[in-house]
Amino acid sequence: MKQKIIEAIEAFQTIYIYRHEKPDPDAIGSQAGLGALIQTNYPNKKVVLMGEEEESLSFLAQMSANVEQQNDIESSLVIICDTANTERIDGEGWERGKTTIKIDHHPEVESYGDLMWVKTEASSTCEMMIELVLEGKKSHNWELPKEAARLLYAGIIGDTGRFQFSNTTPQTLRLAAEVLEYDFNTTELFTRFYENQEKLVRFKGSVLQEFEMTEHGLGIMYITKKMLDEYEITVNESSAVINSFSDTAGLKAWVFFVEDEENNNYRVRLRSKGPVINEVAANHNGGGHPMAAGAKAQNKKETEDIIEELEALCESY
Ligand SMILES: [Mn+2]
Repeated sequence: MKQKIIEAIEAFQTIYIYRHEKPDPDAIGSQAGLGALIQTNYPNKKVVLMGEEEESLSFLAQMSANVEQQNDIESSLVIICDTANTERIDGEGWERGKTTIKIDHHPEVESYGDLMWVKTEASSTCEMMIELVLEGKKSHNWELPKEAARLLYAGIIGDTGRFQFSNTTPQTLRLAAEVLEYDFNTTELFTRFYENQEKLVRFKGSVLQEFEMTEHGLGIMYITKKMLDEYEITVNESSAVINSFSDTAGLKAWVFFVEDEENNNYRVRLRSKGPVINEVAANHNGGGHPMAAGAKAQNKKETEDIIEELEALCESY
């Protein structure tokens, strides 16, 4: 599969790279890392990074500007990174590409693309990209630019929580070591990664005060529109506090309901230390990993249903 992907990259003059909406470091890192890799090894190719700019991750990479004109996409290669289902692809036009490739590590919820490389045992899409880099080095003398090394490392850091989550395998560390050979500033990267705006630090304080914990170890936090306004925080930004009380003794799983006024529903963020929670997410317009998932609730009643399902899981765990 890696060879097929490399052949496709070689064959096309223009390559559009997409990733999922509301991007995390792995999404941006794999997208922009692949982009930098291609641009370095094929300077005459046109590489376009698709999707909305994510302000909080602009220290990692920025998207291509002026992409309204996609006259050439019909004759282009489209690569979609870190995105389990087509609904989550950020940006228009991907389905018009001549050849489409999916590269992802999420549990397969939707098959799409002419070529699919899905590896659920990989910690991150960036980890997979490093495998691709090694393959390209061997077969096509690819060089890895320092900037791509930084981006791919950042994605692994993001998805493994600095190598502490259970998705960190010996292979994760081996592949991370490959990019760490390059001379980029990890201290600066970590500082940017884990620094928070003052308003977020204070917001976290209120979450720590207000979250509830049930008898069976389910943590529950409602973030109301009022709270978001008070701290001047967007729905997206509120994800920064998802792990704020994860170190509470006895906590098995936790859920955040974020009131999303714009869409008139609740954004649901689920995390776990044991009970498998992505099936609950799937029951409520979402999905994700066994220990980290997301969903949507149409109203307060549906948030209560989700709590009930989670509480049952925690009880039987
Ligand atoms: Mn990922």
